[in-house]
Amino acid sequence: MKQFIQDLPKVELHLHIEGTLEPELMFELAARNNIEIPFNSFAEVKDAYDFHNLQSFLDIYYQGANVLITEQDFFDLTWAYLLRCKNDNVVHTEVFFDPQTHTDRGISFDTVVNGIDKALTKAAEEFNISSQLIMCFLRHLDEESAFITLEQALAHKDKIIAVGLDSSENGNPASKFERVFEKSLSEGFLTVAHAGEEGPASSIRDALELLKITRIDHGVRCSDDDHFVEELAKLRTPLTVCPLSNIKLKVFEEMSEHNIVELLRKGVCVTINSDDPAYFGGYMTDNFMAVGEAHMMTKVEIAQFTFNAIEASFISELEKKRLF
Ligand code: ES4
Ligand code: ZN
Repeated sequence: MKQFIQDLPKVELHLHIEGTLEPELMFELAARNNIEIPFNSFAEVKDAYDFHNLQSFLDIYYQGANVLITEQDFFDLTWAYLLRCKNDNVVHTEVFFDPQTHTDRGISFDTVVNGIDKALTKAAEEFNISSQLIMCFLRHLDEESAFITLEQALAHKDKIIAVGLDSSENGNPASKFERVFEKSLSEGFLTVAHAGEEGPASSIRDALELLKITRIDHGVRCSDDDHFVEELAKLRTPLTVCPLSNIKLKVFEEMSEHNIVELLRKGVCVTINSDDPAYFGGYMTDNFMAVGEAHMMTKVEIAQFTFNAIEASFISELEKKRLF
């Protein structure tokens, strides 16, 4: 099974580029940019990555991003992730970035997007890995900040396919971003949103109805409502599920209790993704392996995760035919 999963072509749809910052690169960039970090060794970093919920992770994740300063830093970060993609046979990836995490520290939007984009372009040329870029609004910040961020993105429409919504779900309802998503849609961006990670099934419904999203990031708590699961299956609404993330952040106690295989068998368009792999213990192959080891599945079922991801991706129909 290990070899089958390793060789399987994969499509990643839920990956925060800031979440690919491995401790080695964090130390390297801290030294390069003269930034203080609160860790003295890799062991101290690993000890700190012991999360009990989403917020305890986010606090450390935003702190880690402080070492990213120059366009070269964003390039190096993205390139390191793309080398992992090559290794895991990821043939297409749709990458999230959080501009506000950087612009709030005085780093320009252009520095961030250009560094990431240059690495994505190079990977297309050298590794034949295709990609899209998705700009996320931080839901713990206010609507005005999201509107300013959208304004900054307009000059980069050629590089950004969609907007998303991430960070703390509880206490920050989708309704707070209804107007900024409406404006994003009118500017031609597609929309996605994190929902139903820690929040209830109703939070997923809100994201679908108020933000007109094309797919749901996480969405695993849809299982609290059987009727809703049937609806999602019927409509083939995609869920970008992140198995190792869900275990690390205690959304499920153990992988054997994860509902992804049950949802797959009910006909929901579930996909496997790595979320913040440097923090959660693994990239795409690791996530597939973790699910495959905890659940009895046929090869056809495992491959269905890739077929679902192709279906859910923002690759054009023409391009899908060419690629697959
Ligand atoms: C995230 Cl796992 C998760 N959930 C919500 N927001 C995020 N940003 C980065 N990782
Ligand atoms: Zn995420």
